[in-house]
Amino acid sequence: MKKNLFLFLLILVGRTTFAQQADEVTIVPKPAFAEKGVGQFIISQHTSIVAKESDAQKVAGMFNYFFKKRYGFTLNINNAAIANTIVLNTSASAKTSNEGYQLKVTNKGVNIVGNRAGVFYGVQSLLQLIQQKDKQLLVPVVNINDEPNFSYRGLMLDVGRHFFDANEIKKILDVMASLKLNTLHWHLTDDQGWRLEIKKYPKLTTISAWRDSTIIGQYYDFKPFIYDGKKSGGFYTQEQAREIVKYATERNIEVIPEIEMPGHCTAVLTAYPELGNGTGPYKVPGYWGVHNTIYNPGEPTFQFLQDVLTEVMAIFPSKYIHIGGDEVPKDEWKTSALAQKIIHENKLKDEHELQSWFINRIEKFLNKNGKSLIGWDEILEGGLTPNATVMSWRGEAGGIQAAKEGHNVIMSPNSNMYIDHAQAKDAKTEPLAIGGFLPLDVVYNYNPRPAALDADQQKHILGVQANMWTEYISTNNKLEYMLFPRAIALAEVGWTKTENKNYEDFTSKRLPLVLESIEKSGINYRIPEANVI
Ligand code: TNX
Repeated sequence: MKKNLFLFLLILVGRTTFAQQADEVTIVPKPAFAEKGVGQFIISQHTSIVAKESDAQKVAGMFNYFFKKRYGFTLNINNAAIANTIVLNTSASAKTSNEGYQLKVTNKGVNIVGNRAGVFYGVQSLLQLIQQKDKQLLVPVVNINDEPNFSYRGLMLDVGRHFFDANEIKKILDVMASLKLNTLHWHLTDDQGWRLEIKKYPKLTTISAWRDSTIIGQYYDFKPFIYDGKKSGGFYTQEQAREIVKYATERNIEVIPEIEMPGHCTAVLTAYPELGNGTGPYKVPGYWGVHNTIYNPGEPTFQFLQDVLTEVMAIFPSKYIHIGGDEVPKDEWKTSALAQKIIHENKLKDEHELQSWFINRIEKFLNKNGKSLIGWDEILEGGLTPNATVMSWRGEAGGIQAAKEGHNVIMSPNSNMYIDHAQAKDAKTEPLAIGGFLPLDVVYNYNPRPAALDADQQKHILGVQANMWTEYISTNNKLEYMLFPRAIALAEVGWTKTENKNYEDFTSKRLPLVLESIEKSGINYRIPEANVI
């Protein structure tokens, strides 16, 4: 009873103090609840981190990683409370949702409570609050109670069209973590390149990972088989991929690998033409667009894909495996005796149903191994497999249909989430992009819960993802230019409650701080137009 009264008084005192300050808390993505108080906490070399549980200690290590990058020194980690401390507490996690956290800063110290993921995000908020004044590091007195709007907050990176090395991936993972994005969808295979070492099929990395061209042309400007002889490509060894997964996991980021099928496989067929429909010889193409090559639906193809997926599953602990499924022209199956025989034997109606049959077999294999299948929305055609999660990219229609059928959905419509599109209306004023115009406000104002769904159906919307296709992105500098600031807007689309989102507020009060911070980390970005900031 006494304790309750004490708590009540404490809250009352807290409220009056906090209410005095109109000043806003500037954290991106904007927290669910945040209020600023009076005064500040000073971080110095004498400040230490208190972390008792092993989870808390791991997060403390991450605090030091990010803190050192910025300020050049680390704080001691203790397990006993003394004065002048930052307390990370993962023991009272029942109080918060999985990724939620409470962050309290007084002039005596900092206290962050939550699960491991939540405390990690509390730490990210704390890092954003630090202001350097003269030689002092100041944290304003605040009271924050935060949690995400969506559990899936993703970024897709296409390393098939152009290869980006492990260091660049890590650099992006650091920024993603600071923005509370929690999923990297790693598009590892495409017509123009295979990027993951598979021990059983060495030609995937000796042949499929390379093309004899560095062609950069206009979109759908098919200049077939113009090769300039310059080798371009690359791949990740399994060891490097594991290292990326570990790095991401420490930052609360799940890595979902994508292995494309039954289309987007020309690079594979170049090395293993027997998996095609007899339309070879193939060459790893140096031009873009939808290619006609698809896998044949025979047993050796399934053996190959299952062998590949077995190695993939051993590297990636994610419960999801993305199998692509997009843009599968059916021409080759129409004229293939094998495909027609399978259609006939299985009483399938057409090639669309054959695709569904194909994906169904893969889904069964994945499910048997404890994994769930994600596919692009084309996997709806010919009938969705029972447990699939749909990634809706051709607008929202596929996602809406899938949610109505009771499937989980990730919203990634090209109307709002294709950050490979140009950032200015006059594309000529921008570096070459794939076509389309996607300004910052269109990303920011996206609401992943379509009004066409009722409340129950909306529960199937796991979240949102922006896609970075890299046909026209061949350097780290350009990749970062295309990513930022739009990936910063994505962070608020995924995390911030819809009623708390406000574009004008975002661009004027919060965005400049993030841009300043990524600039300090040596990351490129597009400077928003003057009327935006
Ligand atoms: C469509 S989106 C594709 C990609 C291209 C992209 C270019 C999707 C599932 N497939 O293969 O890179 O358009 O914006």
